[in-house]
Amino acid sequence: MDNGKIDIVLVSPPFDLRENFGLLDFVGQYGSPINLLYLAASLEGAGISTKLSDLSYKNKSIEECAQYIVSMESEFVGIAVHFTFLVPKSLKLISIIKSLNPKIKIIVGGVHFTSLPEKTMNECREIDVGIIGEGEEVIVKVIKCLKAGDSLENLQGLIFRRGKELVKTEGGNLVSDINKLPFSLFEKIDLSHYSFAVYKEKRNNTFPIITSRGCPFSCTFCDRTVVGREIRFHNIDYLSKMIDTLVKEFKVNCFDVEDENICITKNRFKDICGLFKNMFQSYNITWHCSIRADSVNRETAKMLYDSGCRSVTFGIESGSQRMLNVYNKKLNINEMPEKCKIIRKAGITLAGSFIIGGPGENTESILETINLLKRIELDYMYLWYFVPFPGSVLYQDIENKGKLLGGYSNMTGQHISFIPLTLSREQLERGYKLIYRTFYSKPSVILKTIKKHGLKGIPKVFRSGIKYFSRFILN
Ligand code: B12
Ligand code: SF4
Repeated sequence: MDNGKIDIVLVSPPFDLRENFGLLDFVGQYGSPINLLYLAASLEGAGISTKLSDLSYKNKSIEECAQYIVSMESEFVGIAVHFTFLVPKSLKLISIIKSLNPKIKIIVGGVHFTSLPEKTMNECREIDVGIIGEGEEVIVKVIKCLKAGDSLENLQGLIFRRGKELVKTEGGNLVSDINKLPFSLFEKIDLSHYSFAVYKEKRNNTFPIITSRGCPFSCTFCDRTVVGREIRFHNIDYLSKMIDTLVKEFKVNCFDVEDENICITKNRFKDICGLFKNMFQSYNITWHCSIRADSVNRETAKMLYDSGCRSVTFGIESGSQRMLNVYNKKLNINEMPEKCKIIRKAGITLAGSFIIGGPGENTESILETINLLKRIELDYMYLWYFVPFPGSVLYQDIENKGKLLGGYSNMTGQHISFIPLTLSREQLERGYKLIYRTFYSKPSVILKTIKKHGLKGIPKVFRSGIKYFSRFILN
């Protein structure tokens, strides 16, 4: 744009760690808006001037945020309708922005929007255009069309208004060659605002990256409506340039590799470890990743360690094989103790992530999780109340599997948003506390915590100290 004005402001909605994660705010985080960074890079690459405004950590009211966005006087505002628990805030922000300046064109997209496009358009009549799927290529086309006064009808995977009517075009959007995407414009955000969950390898400048998109597994609680089941890899050359920029220009010294499945093929895994090994040897860069337990053996564990990987998360989900089958997790619970041992023996910190309260969970399966926790060695344990994300398989006919509670803003995993037919609310809450208590009162875990964080660090892990202990340990 030539008059000095910004064409589009891309926005992440405001978010309050305490409100969303309560006493467990230490497991939550202000996550870097990598979704918007990808979009910004494509827009600027096409000559569309873009500002990125991450309101998540600003601690401002929605009204103040809306005024701030409107004051930038851009023609378009792109708002993430991405994480379900933040949807009410995104939609409220959109309504206020439109009431302050009805001329601004509002474009939305994200994981939640892609799962429920029509519903969201009906819930918020101020949205002008919604993008279904990956937005990098199509958002450029949308803006060019709108600026030229052309119809959006010929573009794929969109939903927009024609008078009072909603028009939805065919298909969705998936970037065919992710290696052709321009690099994220990291200078558009202030990296220092983003914290990392305590159970992950933590250094003073950690940044999340993804090295691939998609996952071929079909866990029934997981939402892959945007990235899909077919896996697309960034090539090593692309990654090496991106990592190099982050290390040299932005002083990143730890990567949180957020791939859905880093160990999907052996050769690819070797390449990734090779890439990180170079960075580890040259700059002492470490990294964290989540990995499926079934892909771990002594060889993979050694490769991880040698390449600087210092913490790993297993999505164990449950100690009950029956519940793992409900989640279609395709893991054998009996292999878990050995897999945990292998990772820890290699010198890597291990966190286990669990879910409680999915359809069919009962007191017996909760006890099986407790028994598993007694049998396996983990450094950290991380427990989520089951959340029926709209794009997941379990969301379909969820009303027949139990009771939904409290709407979207409850869908944080730290609040109860669903109670299965097989449990009462009291049983679910008691089970949640019992699981935490079992794990964090294990003498080995207490000792490890003191060793790692010192006595002063304990309140950091059990963030609210006394309050935390009274809620989970004594209760
Ligand atoms: C990387 C990642 C993160 C990173 C980065 C988050 C981010 N801002 O993107 C971190 C670690 C910070 C993170 C945190 C969380 N995550 Co996360 N994360 C992922 C993961 C594994 C990969 C995402 C990915 O591949 N992105 C690649 C880009 C290309 O895709 P994208 O992010 O979807 O963005 C594209 C489109 O959605 C669209 N788009 C997105 N935003 C916008 C905005 C506009 C205006 C437009 C037009 C388009 C658009 O265009 C983008 C570019 O193509 C996904 C899994 C998945 N299958 O998607 C989960 C996922 C997105 N996360 C999820 C969750 C629940 C969380 C947490 C809430 C977990 C928690 N309780 O702590 C936190 C949220 C904390 C916070 N507020 O930041 C869920 C969301 C489900 C839902 N409906 O809410 C997912 C789907 C995983 C799941 N469980 O199924 N996460
Ligand atoms: S939970 Fe992990 S393995 Fe399962 S479908 Fe989702 S990303 Fe894939």
